[in-house]
Amino acid sequence: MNRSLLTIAILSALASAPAAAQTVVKIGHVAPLTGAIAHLGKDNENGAKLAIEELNAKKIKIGGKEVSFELLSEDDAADPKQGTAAAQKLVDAKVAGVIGHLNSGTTIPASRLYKDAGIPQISPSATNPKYTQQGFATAFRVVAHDGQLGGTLGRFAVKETKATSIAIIDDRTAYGQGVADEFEKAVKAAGGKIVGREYTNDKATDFNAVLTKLKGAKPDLVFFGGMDAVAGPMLRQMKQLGLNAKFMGGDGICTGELAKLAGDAMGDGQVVCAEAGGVTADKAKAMDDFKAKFKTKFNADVQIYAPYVYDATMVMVAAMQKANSTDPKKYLPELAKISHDGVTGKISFDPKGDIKNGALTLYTYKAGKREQMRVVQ
Ligand code: ABU
Repeated sequence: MNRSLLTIAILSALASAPAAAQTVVKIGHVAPLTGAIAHLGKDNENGAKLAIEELNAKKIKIGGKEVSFELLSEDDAADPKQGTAAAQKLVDAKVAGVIGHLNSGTTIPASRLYKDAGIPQISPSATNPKYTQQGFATAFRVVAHDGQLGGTLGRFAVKETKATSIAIIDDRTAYGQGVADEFEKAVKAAGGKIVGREYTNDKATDFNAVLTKLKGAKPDLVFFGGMDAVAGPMLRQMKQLGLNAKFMGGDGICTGELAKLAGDAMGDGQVVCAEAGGVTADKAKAMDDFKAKFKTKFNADVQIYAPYVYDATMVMVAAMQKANSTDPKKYLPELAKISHDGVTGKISFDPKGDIKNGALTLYTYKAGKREQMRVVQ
């Protein structure tokens, strides 16, 4: 090869060098992308995709090198066993961090695998308190927990809805049973009366036996601990049975999809639910802008937790930037002491990994649309 050909060869090799110099950082995401609540899993996944796309557009440098983030998205089908299998897959792929899982029932068992591997995990939606009570330094969440959700809803049922006979149903998942237990405690503490407690499961479609039993106790309010895919058909069957009661639930039912799932069985103002987060008036524009951007990109409305997933991803990367490292061992201490202004509000964590000053938003539904009642701090 003569000298000029050699020069050309070297120059063209150098031209392709930037790609090799870029560090690829894998971030895992886990949610149910199949099954009855796949619409919520997709909502979460899209929140992560949006964050990763925006981060990559910024061409962030960490440790002196441009970083490209790659999202490894796994489906756990809301099943605890599939949840740990998905977690093991991400551990084996050496992800730098995990956003997820969506459900408490998958997040809690998976969190031990991430802890053992030293991989930071931020759940954007799992609300069972046990997740952050295990003493795992790697476990964080950016939403309020079931103690806050069930407690607020229980007090609201007694003091504001003025319900005098309250029935409870839960789906026996870590989330559904947990939030229903907290609701029951709060109702009793507020002087309310529980007239029945029944259970179903997260795949059930027929609630006739349970509802018929509860109807005999004449409840004026039914609380359901579970997800929207079960709550919708339950509302339909309540109407068919003539069980005319207010209906309450936690964040699992508090989605845009609930109105469609319940069809014409949902009366205006009949349902009250709480999202495990919320923005004050000064942050409302940032949230509205996020929702508009999300709609343009995915041609879908935010169901519930996409903005929290987006913020969780941003928080994780902000910690990497502060540590100037994507090594979990190095950025984990920065994550623990982060203070980040997100679209869902200020995010910083208490010593357990729970969000500090977590807010809740109470919603009802009118004319098939979710309508905000108020933010509770
Ligand atoms: N927080 C409601 C949905 C997720 C869960 O905690 O199971």
